[in-house]
Amino acid sequence: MTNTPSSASATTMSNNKPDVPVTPPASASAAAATSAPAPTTATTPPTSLLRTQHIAFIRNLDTRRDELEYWLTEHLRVNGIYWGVTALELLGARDALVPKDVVSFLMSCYNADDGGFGGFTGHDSHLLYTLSAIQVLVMYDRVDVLDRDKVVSFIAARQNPDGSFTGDQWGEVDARFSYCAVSALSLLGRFDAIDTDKAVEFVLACRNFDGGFGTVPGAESHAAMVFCCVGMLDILGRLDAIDTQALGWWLSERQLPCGGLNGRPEKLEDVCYSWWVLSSLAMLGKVDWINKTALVQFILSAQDTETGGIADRPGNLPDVFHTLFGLAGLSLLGDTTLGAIDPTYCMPREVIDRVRPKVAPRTAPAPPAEPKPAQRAP
Ligand code: GRG
Repeated sequence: MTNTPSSASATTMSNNKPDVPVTPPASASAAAATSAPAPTTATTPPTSLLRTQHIAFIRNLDTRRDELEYWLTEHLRVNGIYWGVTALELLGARDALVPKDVVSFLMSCYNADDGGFGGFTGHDSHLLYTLSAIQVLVMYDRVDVLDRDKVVSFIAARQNPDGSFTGDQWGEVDARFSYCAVSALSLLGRFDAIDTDKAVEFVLACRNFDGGFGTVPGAESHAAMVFCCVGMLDILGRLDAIDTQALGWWLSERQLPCGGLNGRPEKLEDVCYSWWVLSSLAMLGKVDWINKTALVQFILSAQDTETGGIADRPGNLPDVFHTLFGLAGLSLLGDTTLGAIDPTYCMPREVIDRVRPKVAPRTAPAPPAEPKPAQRAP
């Protein structure tokens, strides 16, 4: 189940389907032979959730070892497991995989020398994979397999004096890594291992005049970074530090006429922003600030009726990354046939409810929902 998009590490995902000739029905062929107008080949986009197909799509991912993409995405395998396992939890289909085997593979990616997880067996440790591994172990209630102190020491060692985090020993700083560290420590109940005030200080330095957040101070606002920064502040009970009006506006302006959301101005819609934007709005109590019906239709139309799975946009090839974030978006939009998702942790709400009493609670409750003002702020 571990096939992943090669570009999910934050690069543009170009996965257009090749132009496959569509065989017209016999009657249409006959018509063409007599120089009649060409038959219409457009297919009707799906308008309901293809639950069974999505379960099969995720279950089959690990059987695609003869495909180049399977091996090109090897370095993201642990992330892929998190995306697939979480999607299956939302679909109520945990049994589609064998948890014992998943845990065994995850532990083969654990590096006992430093306490972190790599993206695949034998790969260097990184916060991105360490968080994903912890998330899956928490979902399966198997944190007992961890040497907690060792894992915590790997995460804590990533913090810099300015409060930022490096993903690994090589030093790249990114607000994503602040989220990974804080979320992971929250799930392990070990905030004491880092300087949380400095961590907040760094993330707030990534905030821009438009209310959004970038990867580092001065970087352009991007919806995925907004999720990371708002999520991290939410976990640490510091949502009060956010200008919720400005950020709410910036987030709601991500919706395009097609109903889908983009990640920043002048960019294309992408199903994954149904998560990065919507979860941020949910944490701010402003999900009503977008057109929910239009977004539901957009996500549903990006489902693949042949293979199952969800693509970045209608007509493109599906992958497990967009499948999770499409399903998670639908869950936030109120699809009660899916499990409820926690917008801060991107894990099933019942799991967070189970573990949160054991971790430092979020001190600031999410602000109450408020209607979007009728007029654009000056
Ligand atoms: C627990 C859900 C969860 C996440 C952990 C790793 C992480 C924290 C967040 C990753 C956020 C991220 C960088 C997502 C990638 C989003 C994406 C598709 C970016 C593509 O950016 P561009 O600039 O494409 O290539 P645009 O859409 O701007 O054209």
